[in-house]
Amino acid sequence: MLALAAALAAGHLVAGFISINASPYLAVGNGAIDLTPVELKDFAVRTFGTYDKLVLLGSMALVMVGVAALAGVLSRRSPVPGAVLIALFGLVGAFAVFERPDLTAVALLAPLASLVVGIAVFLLLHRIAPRVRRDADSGGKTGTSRRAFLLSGAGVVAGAGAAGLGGRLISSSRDATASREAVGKLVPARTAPMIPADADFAKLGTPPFLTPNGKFYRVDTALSVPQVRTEDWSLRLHGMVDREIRYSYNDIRNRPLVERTVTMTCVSNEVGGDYVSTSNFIGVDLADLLAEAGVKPGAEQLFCTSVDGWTSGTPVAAAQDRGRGAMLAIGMNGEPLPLEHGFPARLVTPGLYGYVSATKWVTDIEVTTWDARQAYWLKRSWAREAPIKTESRIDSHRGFANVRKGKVRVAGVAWAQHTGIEKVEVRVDQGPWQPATLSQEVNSNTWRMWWTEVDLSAGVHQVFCRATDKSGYTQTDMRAGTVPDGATGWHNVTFTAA
Ligand SMILES: Nc1nc2c(c(=O)[nH]1)N[C@H]1C(S)=C(S)[C@@H](COP(=O)(O)O)O[C@H]1N2
Ligand SMILES: [Mo]
Repeated sequence: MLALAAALAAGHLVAGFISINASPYLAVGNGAIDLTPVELKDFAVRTFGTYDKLVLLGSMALVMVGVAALAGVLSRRSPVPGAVLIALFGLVGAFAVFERPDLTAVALLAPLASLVVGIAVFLLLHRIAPRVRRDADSGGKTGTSRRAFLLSGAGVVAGAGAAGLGGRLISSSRDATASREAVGKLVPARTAPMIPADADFAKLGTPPFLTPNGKFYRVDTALSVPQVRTEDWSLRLHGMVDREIRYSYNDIRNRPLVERTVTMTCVSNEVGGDYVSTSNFIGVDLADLLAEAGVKPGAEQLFCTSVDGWTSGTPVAAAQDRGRGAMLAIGMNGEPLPLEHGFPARLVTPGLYGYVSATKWVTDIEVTTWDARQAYWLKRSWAREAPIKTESRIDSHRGFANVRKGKVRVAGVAWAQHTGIEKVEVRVDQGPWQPATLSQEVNSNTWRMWWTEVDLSAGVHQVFCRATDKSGYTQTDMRAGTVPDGATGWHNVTFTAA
């Protein structure tokens, strides 16, 4: 176990100089994410939320400690089983690093360091350890040999700790925080209309209309947040176009920027879930960039690639539709994008779930056909076309609240991006649907808040909500899971009135 710790730490340290994703531990974790079956991944996102990655790294550590302990026991006589195990771990790490699209061959130095250090430390400890037993068996003094073993063990722990920490420090000294700070405030040439004061019912328990950047939901497959400095970033627009274009960060930043208020939603959002947030996105019109490149007839999708290799496929028609307002965004709420939301640049396409429309850390857009390319989640059984489904949610009270019987206030949100919310209704148990009061609409691409009062007799009640959008569609009560194109069903919460 000590040798394994030393191996991982050595890999982490070397990765600090190259890219933290070269760390064998993280590379294996990232590989595991890519290989995990959808059902399990969806379960993890739903169950552990933002902690899904911690749970993954923790489980990996547990498995490795278990296997290492077993190998240690098997190595009582000969060092071969332990050495073979470390070599195997090293090879798995090297393979995981090799498979990563965002790393070059230099990155293999990190798993190589793990392999060499792991085997060397193991052989060293293995050489010292049996002396403790031999001395004990021969009835001799065990003091010195035991002390030697404990001392080298402690040395390994300290060295591993220092190396692991060193890797972290070195990699974080190379992160993109300073680059982001250097960008400064983003002032759009065309600002979004002011959000009216009555756009939310935050006082009644709904979320605030604009989600603060630090509270904006986050979903991605990146174990460590990609660190891209503006000077290293560029966007290549190519494929079925008349002329290929490469934009630098300043090319984008120096254009007249537009600001749009958009509510984003994740396809993994369950009925009642909170993978939905709203921001004032600042950037440029994707339709403008596409027009400059000249999209050729027959093009169907924008195959968009992130620096970490993740991909999405957006329908060309949606990206070119000026009424929809798809953007290459560089800012949120006046600031440059936070690192975890895609700094320096990402896509935002109102009305489509994030996995088909919102590549963060985007560096490449290939205009192509559906047949030519398959995006990350499309290969993993999610749908090709994924418009956001009309949904509504009860925020106040949250589930299992105890309330005073009589009139009880209920409040929440509803969204039907690109269509707009027409009406929200609330029902108690099997009673009649009653209309709720809607907040002022900001635009059809944003959520809308609602509130109403229901009359509750003493006892346990189910309160339901459902939305109708401007196309006339009313949410179905048919419960569907998130795979393959988004959950359906009415959200309901249990109230106990007394
Ligand atoms: N590079 C990259 N971009 C990505 C993803 C990802 O895993 N990697 N996830 C997508 C998904 S599933 C969603 S819902 C949105 C979420 O964006 P947010 O984390 O800024 O809320 O980003 C999209 N962009
Ligand atoms: Mo998502």
